[in-house]
Amino acid sequence: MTPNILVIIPVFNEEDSISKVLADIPHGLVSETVVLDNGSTDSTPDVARRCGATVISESRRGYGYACLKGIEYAGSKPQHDIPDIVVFLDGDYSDFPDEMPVLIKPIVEDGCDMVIGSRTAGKREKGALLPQALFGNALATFLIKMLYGVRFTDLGPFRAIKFARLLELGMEDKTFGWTVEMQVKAAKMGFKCAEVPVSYRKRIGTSKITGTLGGTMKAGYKILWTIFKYSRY
Ligand SMILES: Nc1nc2c(ncn2[C@@H]2O[C@H](COP(=O)(O)OP(=O)(O)O)[C@@H](O)[C@H]2O)c(=O)[nH]1
Ligand SMILES: [Mg+2]
Repeated sequence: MTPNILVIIPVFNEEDSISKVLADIPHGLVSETVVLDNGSTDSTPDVARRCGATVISESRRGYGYACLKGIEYAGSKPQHDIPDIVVFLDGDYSDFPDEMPVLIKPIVEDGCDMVIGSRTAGKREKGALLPQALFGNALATFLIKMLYGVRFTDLGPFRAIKFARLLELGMEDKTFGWTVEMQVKAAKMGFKCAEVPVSYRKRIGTSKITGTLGGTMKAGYKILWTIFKYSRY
C-alpha cells in the first residue's frame, strides 16, 4: 500500500524560491503540500497557491510555530486522509525536493520512524552550509551523542517522520529549537531513526537564520538549551 505523504514547508518571504521548491516535489509521491506562511510581506503565499500548494498562515512568528500549525492541519484532516508520513522541507531551495524518495525509503522498507536528511553526509555546494552552521551542527550532534547516546550528523530541516510518532513526541518548540527537539525526543523515546545523505545548495535570497549574526546567536543558544533541557528528565 502506498503511504499518504504530506509535506510541510515553513516559509517567511521566499517569493523567489518557493515555486522552484514546489515544482521539484515528486508528483505522485505526495498527497498534499502545505506551505505555512509566517507573515510574509512579499508574494510568497500567492505564488505558493498558484503552484498548487495549500497555503495556511500563522501570524505568530517562528519556525516552530509554523511547523506546529502544519501538524495541527494534518491532524484536522478527515480520518481517511490523515497522513502516514510527514515530510518537512525548507522553502529556500537549499534542499533538493526531488530526493524525497530517498528520505521515505527507510520508513517504508525498513520500518524506521524518522529519517533525517544529512547535509554533512551528502553533496554540498561550497558555501551552502556556512562555517557557523557546520560548527553548530558538529557541537550539537556531539552533545546529543554524549547525552542521549544516539549518533546524528546533522540537524537538517529536510526530514521525514511517521505522523503518528510525530504526535507522540508532543512537539513544543516555537522557534529554532524545532529540529533538534524532534531529534532528542525521538532518541529519548527509542524511535528507530535513520539518516540518509541529502544534497544541499546555496539558498535563493538571503538567509534569515545562520546568515545573520543575530539569527546564529539565537538559534545556537536555543539549540543548546533544548539539548540540555530534555536530557534532564
Ligand atoms: N515560519 C518561519 N520560517 C522562517 C522564519 N525565518 C526563516 N524561515 C524559514 O526557515 C527556512 C530556513 O531559513 P533560512 O533563512 O534559509 O536560514 P538558513 O538555512 O540558516 O540560512 C526557510 O524556509 C525560511 O523561509 C520565521 O521566522 N518563520
Ligand atoms: Mg536555508
